[in-house]
Amino acid sequence: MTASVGDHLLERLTTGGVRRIYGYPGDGINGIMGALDRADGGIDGSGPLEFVQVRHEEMAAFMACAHAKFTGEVGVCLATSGPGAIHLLNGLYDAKLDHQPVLAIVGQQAMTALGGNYQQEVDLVSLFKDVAHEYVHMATDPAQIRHLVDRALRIARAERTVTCLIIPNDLQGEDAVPEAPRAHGTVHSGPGYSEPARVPDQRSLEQAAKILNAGERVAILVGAGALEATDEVIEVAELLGAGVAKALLGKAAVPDDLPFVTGSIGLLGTKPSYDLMTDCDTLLMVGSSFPYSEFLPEEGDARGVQIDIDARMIGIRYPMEVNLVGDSAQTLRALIPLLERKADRSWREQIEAAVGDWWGVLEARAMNDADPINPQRVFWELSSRLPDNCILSADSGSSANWFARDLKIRRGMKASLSGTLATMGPGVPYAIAAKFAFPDRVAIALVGDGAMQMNGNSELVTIAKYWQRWSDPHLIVLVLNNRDLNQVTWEQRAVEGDPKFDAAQGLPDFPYARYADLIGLRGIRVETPDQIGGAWDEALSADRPVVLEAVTDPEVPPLPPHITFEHAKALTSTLLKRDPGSRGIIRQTLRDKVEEFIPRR
Ligand SMILES: Cc1ncc(C[n+]2csc(CCOP(=O)(O)OP(=O)(O)O)c2C)c(N)n1
Ligand SMILES: [Mg+2]
Repeated sequence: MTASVGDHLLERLTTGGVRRIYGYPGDGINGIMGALDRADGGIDGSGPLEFVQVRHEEMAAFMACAHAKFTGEVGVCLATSGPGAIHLLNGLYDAKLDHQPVLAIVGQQAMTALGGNYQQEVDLVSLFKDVAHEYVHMATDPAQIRHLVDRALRIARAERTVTCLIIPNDLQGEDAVPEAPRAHGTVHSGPGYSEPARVPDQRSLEQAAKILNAGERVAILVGAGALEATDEVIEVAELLGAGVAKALLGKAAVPDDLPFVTGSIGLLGTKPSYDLMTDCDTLLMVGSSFPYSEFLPEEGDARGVQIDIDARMIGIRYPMEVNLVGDSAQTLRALIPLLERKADRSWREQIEAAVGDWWGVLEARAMNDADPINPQRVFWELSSRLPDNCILSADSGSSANWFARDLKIRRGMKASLSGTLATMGPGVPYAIAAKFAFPDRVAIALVGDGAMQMNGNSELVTIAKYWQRWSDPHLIVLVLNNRDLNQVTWEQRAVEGDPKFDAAQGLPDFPYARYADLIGLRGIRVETPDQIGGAWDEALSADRPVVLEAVTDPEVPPLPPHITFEHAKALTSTLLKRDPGSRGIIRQTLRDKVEEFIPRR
């Protein structure tokens, strides 16, 4: 049988290094699905490609994004024309905003029908023009497939972005043209991509070193761009006697068990990170576009050096004196010989003392009583039990606070969430993609009940379908059952001064653990604080994936590291407006705040 365009598309993807496609079928891609079957694209690992069936196309895009985040390879998702393509969008924006290489392949109505107001006919080139603006093309001739695939994969990698190919369904069944005749108007592309070396010029490095050597109180802020530069960041911090704060996506860039790592920064961050930025005289920013200026030094207070691989991301958050465009690890390696070890270690000692105290504050906060369970305690108990090399994902919600603050991440672990889009929903699909990419590692998703009801519960079905294929069965979904869209409830209280609007914020209860049991997973529900440690132990040694449902108190405030006068004023006026949670809020806020003032050493 002659190979079809669908067959050729898959063959070219395989040549480009793709091994897995997340997706959902439909008649817009039947020609590709048939080809997948012929290519033995089942999930038993015997074929060159495996197709993973999700519950919703948005989840396929989240999984492709997570694949890229956890492996560095291009993540690929596949959806049908019209509705399937539209469903992909939010997950693709998650990838685009966090600079991840993802290729979306979507079907389209037959070329013979386009322009005919045909069923499911959507102008897909326009639809994807923003999210995949670096490269979105619709194929109309079999000879295009080769260069479209080669370029879509290469541009996704090189630009660290989303690309999109639209393949009309009648084209998919046509005969493949893997090699067009050499003629005017034909393109003869090749596959493959290798990262170039990216190191700034020596003069810029020397200027940067001069500033860093002159500083007496150096702060380092790292983001996702520093994930592959752990040794280099640590060495620079040692030389400069600096503290290291982390943006959310850089959580795994440096381990939390180092005494000069101040942890997360920002609204979800720590007080030592806040103080580090406020008191420093020099800021070195590595691979981060952390957005909130109120958590960075005040303009003029600190001299700045930034390293980023993308010139578009340079100098956009703080006016830097030296901007180094380059790979983080390579640039830091080139910088290290130019740095002088700071003899005066008093700034470093101050940071280490603050970090030591802060872990004590977090532990005390976690141990405070709540009604019935303090969510901080759930994360605190997990922290010391995190298995080596585990892969963590967090959803957007209060869990992101506790993920950011309470988990002491160690070397070798991976951790991610929707950093820039901050969308609800990625927690469970990210963990699924982690298990497909690294079946021998433990994956743990930290998710709110709102996100579970939005999509996580459905995606548990995907876990139930596939988990027996993973060499290690451990995938744990922690659900914070607080019957509330808690993060937003708190934002409304603390930022707007509005009380909880129950009609919008309250969530119906749902038996998450029982549901897990029903579909063949294990469900564990904890209702009292003393059950938490044992529940984690049980989940981490179970013979199958687990949903660990913790009934947590929605009145535990995800306090920012410093309470500003505006926050305090807003919160006070909230309480005066008879918020249904007033009594609990006062109790918990005081408890957590008091912990900061108790001397601990
Ligand atoms: C798709 C989407 N819709 C709405 C929001 C706004 N939002 C951010 S966090 C949040 C609450 C999440 O609630 P839940 O999952 O229950 O977590 P909790 O904060 O209660 O722990 C909402 C509504 C968002 N970020 N993304
Ligand atoms: Mg909730």
